Amino acid sequence: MHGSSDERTRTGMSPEALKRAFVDSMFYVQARYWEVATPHDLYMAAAYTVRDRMLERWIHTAETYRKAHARTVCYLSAEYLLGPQLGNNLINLGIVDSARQGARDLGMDLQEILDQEPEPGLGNGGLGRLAACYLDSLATLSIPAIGYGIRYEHGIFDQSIVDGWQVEDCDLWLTNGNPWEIPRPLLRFPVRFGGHTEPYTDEHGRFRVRWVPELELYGMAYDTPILGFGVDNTNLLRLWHATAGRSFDLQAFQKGDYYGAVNAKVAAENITKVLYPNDEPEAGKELRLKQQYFFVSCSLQDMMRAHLQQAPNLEGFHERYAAQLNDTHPSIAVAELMRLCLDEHGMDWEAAWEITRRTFAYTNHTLLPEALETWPVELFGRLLPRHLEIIYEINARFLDELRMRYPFDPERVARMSLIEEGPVRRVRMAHLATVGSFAVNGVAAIHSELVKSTVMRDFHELWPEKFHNVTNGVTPRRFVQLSNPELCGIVTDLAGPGWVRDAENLRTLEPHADDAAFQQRWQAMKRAAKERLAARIREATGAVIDPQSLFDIQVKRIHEYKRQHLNLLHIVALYHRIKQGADSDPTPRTFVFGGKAAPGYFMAKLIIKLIHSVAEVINRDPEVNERLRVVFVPNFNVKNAECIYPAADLSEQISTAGKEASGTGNMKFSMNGALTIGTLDGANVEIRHAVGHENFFLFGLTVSEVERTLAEGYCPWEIYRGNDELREVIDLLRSGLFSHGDPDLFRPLTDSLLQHDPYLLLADYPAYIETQARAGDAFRDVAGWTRMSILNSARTGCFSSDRAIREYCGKIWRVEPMPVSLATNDARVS
Ligand code: 6GP
Repeated sequence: MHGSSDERTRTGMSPEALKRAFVDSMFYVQARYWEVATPHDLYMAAAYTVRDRMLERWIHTAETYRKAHARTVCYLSAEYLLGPQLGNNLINLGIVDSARQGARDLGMDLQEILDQEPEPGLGNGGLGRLAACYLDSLATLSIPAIGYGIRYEHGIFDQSIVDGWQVEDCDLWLTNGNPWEIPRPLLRFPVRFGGHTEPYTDEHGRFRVRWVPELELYGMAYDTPILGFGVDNTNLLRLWHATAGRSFDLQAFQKGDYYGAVNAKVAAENITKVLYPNDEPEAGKELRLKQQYFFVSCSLQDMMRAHLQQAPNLEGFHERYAAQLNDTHPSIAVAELMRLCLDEHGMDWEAAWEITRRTFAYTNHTLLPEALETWPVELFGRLLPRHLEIIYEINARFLDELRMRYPFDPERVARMSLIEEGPVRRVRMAHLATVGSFAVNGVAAIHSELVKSTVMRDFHELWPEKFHNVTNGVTPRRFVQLSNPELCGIVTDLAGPGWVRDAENLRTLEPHADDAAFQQRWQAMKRAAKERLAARIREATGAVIDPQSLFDIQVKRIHEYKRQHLNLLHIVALYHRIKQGADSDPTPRTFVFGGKAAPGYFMAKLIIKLIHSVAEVINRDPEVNERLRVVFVPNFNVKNAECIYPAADLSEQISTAGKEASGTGNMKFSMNGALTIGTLDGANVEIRHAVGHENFFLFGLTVSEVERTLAEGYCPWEIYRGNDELREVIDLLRSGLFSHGDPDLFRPLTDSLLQHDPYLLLADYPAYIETQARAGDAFRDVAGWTRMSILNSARTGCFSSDRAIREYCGKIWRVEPMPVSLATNDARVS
């Protein structure tokens, strides 16, 4: 007699089945019983319960892809900013309600369990979070894909604030165990460093090169299943952990040098110890280059292993895989794949090169000159002597081609070389990535145009067909359904639950934008989100904020080009007006900031201090604090972000035009019904186009105006002298009012603004102030604002990462969906 599917399998989805599994996990996995179970035990048991259901799908997916020899996307990224897993996995499995019910039956609160999860913060910001959104979309779209990266023992630091200054604390996400990962002790690959190379002749009499490394360690795989939404496809995120070789430094042991041998082990394991917390490259940091090579080498060896299980040789490698380089961090892959083909698989140069350049595609995520990765040749050659030789050979062949093509243009040839000549010769990683790839893309329309006209101009002239745009996207599962249940409810009532897979269905909101009853529901949704944020802020900082005020929010990494200090100039101007009795913006506002500064970036840390200092003065002043409040949410991370985006009325996207490659926070805000105040930079341009110009607060110089202003000899001092209010604002910062009488504290910031102002804050100041005033006025027209808010959500479905991944699949990867269904597998589980 067959029972229901729930009774047949141990991975049923009803509240009853979940409860049974939960109790089992508590007992058999966590080894705990009720009376002594801590909240963390409850979380672990819940996570294992969910994981079992994912593993079933995962194994079935792997089987399906393997049998079909499916063309597979390999996403190579040094960062994945995943955020907490449990809530998202419940959503993607479609069991939120069952889980809530089951928890309630057992006398627990699901939210309290979710709150227990530490955050895997294996990324710095935009680039890492984008990779996480893309994993979600790849699985949801049933695309065979593997994410490859590094299992950092310590992710991005925890930020706390002491006396207004950022203090960094070590992230300890693994301390209490990670229930989502499966360690694979047997899946390990050797990775070598240092030593020298030597020529030899192989058995066919061919000239060959052998690498004699100095050091060998191993990369061990840790696998995390990535479940698609509403499908059974469950993809793989494989992160590499460094361990010492099997018999680590046996020689030292035999010589009795026990501590020497242990040191070697410690050094090996250091490679995956910590994520570099900078969004700029670590000039010359040897460990960083080791990290990059380490994870790329493991990943390529793993890809080859899987390929050779099913194919006689590597000929069809590029047919089997499309490997995406997430910025230049993994671009050493070009040289490593060549090395593996040449040295380990005995191929000749032409065949190896053909496979290599047809395997990789490269995404550029920034144009900031200081962020373009280069490595000193000396360091490179010391760590990776064989790879340097290979890069020289790639370069020699490439430069020959260029000389034929541009016989009278040696300067162009020098500009394009993979090696930068100068007092310190350097390897240009972006050039290596471009030469070794079949496609190069930027991450927003304007950014992709700038890639072609600036940093990659010569390459674009040589290979125009190689260059593409794929505008970034964000997953509506995490950033709407999980973060904003009220909004999710509204859209689901109108469009049915399918909109989460097809965010274009947010459009069904549009005809209701003027409907009074609908507007009320919308306002209640915003209100609930604002109250949640207010409660969280009170808990984290003690600050009390008014959910009725305009929530004006800027959360992102702290950087001068993102111009948090332009936002501050506006706040100080408003403060000054109130104190002068000349208040022209009676809209009460709460300014919310959040974001981490790179630990070595002094100006960014000073901006955090200034935010706190301005907040202290304003929030304490009864004449002002009914109208203005300023708060800083410490430790901006995915968890906090989920609470912040839905609560925003106004989203600050105010970077200097041409500097922000895309932005993705801008999309998350807008989808959640915030209006944007922003420049024509990154994806703001496309957001404004999508939502309609009348529903976006645009200000500031355009890219060409920025260029012209700087070329014409920009003089910020003149703007300061010519604008009374601006002068008063900057003078206040220099007066000591915000620094307990110390006029020098913020001097580096004000001096930079008055002397150079490389990010043109003063040039954009008047337009920003004027546009902010319009936003403040608009907010008091409740119906008008609500309409604009609804239209923002309705029209931003195109910024779903599903759209972005479809574009990658079509334009770049040429890969097809391969749906997986557990139902076809029923026989196996019954
Ligand atoms: C960021 C860009 O600054 C941001 O504009 C973009 O939205 C994001 O990438 C995703 O494309 N870049 C980085 O985080 C980075 O490290 C090397 O670039």
